[in-house]
Amino acid sequence: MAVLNLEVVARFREDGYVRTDGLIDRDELERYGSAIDRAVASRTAGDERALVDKTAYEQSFVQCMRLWETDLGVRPLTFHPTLAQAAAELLEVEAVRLWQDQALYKEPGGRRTDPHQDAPFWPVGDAPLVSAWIPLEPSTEANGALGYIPGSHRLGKLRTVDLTSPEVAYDILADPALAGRRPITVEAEVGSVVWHHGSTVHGAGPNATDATRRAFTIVYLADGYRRAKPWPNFPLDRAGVGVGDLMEGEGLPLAWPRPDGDVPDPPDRVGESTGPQQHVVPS
Ligand SMILES: O=C(O)CCC(=O)C(=O)O
Repeated sequence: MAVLNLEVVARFREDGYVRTDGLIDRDELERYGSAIDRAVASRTAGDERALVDKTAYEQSFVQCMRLWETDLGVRPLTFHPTLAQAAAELLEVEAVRLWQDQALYKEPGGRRTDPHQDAPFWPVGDAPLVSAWIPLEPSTEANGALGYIPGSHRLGKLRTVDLTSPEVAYDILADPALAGRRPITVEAEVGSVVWHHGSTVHGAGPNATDATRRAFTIVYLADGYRRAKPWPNFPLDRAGVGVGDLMEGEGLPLAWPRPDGDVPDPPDRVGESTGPQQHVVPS
């Protein structure tokens, strides 16, 4: 049985983003939130830098990737069957794989997340991608809720935004293809999920509050697609996926469908994947 109604799927097809309410139980999410907090604290232990001493990229958010590989308490969220099924329904495909999970914590005073598309960062060609952005507390205009440009996913890939040097970066909002359209902010309560397509232009405002904006995201990749480009990419390289090979293997498990209650084991080699990792801008 479907977990989303057809209207939600149609809205996603049209706009390239949609918010779903009530797919995850709030109490369950609170437990996952604590597990994610512990994982982030452990990954960032020893980093005493003030926000001002961090790079522009790090000032947008603390990013801790592939938590499912190291943190047992996070794993059931990453492979939450309702979310993974919803991802498949939104992409209108039979099966989805995990591309990555991550915590994105925007610190008090954290700068905006510069508008960008996700898909151009990764060598996945036209493989459909969808992200579940899961707030661990209400996301608001004030603390850095995400904003999306409706329909921008239908423009395909624009230029890659270099999130590591925003001061010299190409400003995607000025791209003629967007015809001056601005992102629409989508606030979300705990228990809601905001979904965006891999080609949807999106970003987030600064965090003007004195509390960290905590969010967790899961990126799903439609199953059955082949690697398109050779540029270095951790999950594909670790899994030994060459250009032209099907994107599957170590660290890229099927998220949907899976047998009831079954959560995959993490890869043997998690060492290189546990630190914060920036989006690579392909040359
Ligand atoms: O959480 C943020 O500020 C940015 C999120 C984002 O860009 C994404 O999930 O693709």
